[in-house]
Amino acid sequence: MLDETIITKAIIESYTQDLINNLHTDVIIAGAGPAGLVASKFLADAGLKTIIFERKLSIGGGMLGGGMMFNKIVVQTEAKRILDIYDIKLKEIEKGYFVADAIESVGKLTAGAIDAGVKIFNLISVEDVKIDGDFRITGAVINWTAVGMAKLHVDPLTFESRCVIDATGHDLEVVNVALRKIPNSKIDTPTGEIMGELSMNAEIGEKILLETTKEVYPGLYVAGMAANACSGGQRMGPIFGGMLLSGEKVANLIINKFKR
Ligand code: 48F
Repeated sequence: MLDETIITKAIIESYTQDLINNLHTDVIIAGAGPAGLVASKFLADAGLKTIIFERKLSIGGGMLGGGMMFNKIVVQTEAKRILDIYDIKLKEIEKGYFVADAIESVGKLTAGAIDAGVKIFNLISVEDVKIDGDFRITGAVINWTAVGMAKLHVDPLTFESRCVIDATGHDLEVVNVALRKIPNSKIDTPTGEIMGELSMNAEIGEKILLETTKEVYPGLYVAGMAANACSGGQRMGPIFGGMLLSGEKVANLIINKFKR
């Protein structure tokens, strides 16, 4: 005889415990696209407590849809070694161009993060940042995505971390809100402002992404498409090597900084 209230209690208790256990972490990542997922695994592998807040029900961001809903992704030689870590099957269709199944890729990147100890909270949006007295970013302010969608007047909750990664893709949501709300703030871009992404050029966009992936404001890093949207880099479409390498790079920047 199954008792529905025991099922309910199991879910409420277990989820609440997860929230409480993660009130203080090393790294909060906004966005569970490919860049956020890869960053999270490398950070957790290095022993840093890492959580991801993902706005949507689904994990994987723009990777799930491949290119124009053909659910395949392409990676170049430089990034193949990252997909190999996750045992994602690849087929070389032309020299230096590897194609993978988008759903297998998202599934294995997600499993890799979770197995490394990352906690992923879906259906939650980062809507603001927490700042200290010197305006350094020290956490994320979150709310149910559904609250935002319904435009309900409900206050958010706050989670604390040593730094935050904006991996929200084209929308660059966390940097946008931080700059809007922190007085006289400048970020580490050529203009000191958000420069916006440029139109498609896969070759340049992928290369420049490794330069635009960085700490743009004290305590706030950008990775993936958000990094190019921040510093005026080109978009690159359904080639995903840069996203994976950007995730690895931002993780290494944080690991090295925290080691010091
Ligand atoms: O867009 P997304 O996949 O970003 P990415 O990891 O990868 C970019 C590629 O998918 C593609 C591309 C490839 O060449 O250009 O666009 O940089 O994943 C971003 C995730 O962040 C979530 C969003 O739902 C998506 O899953 N997201 C966006 N805003 C928020 C958020 C927010 N405020 N809070 C939490 N999650």
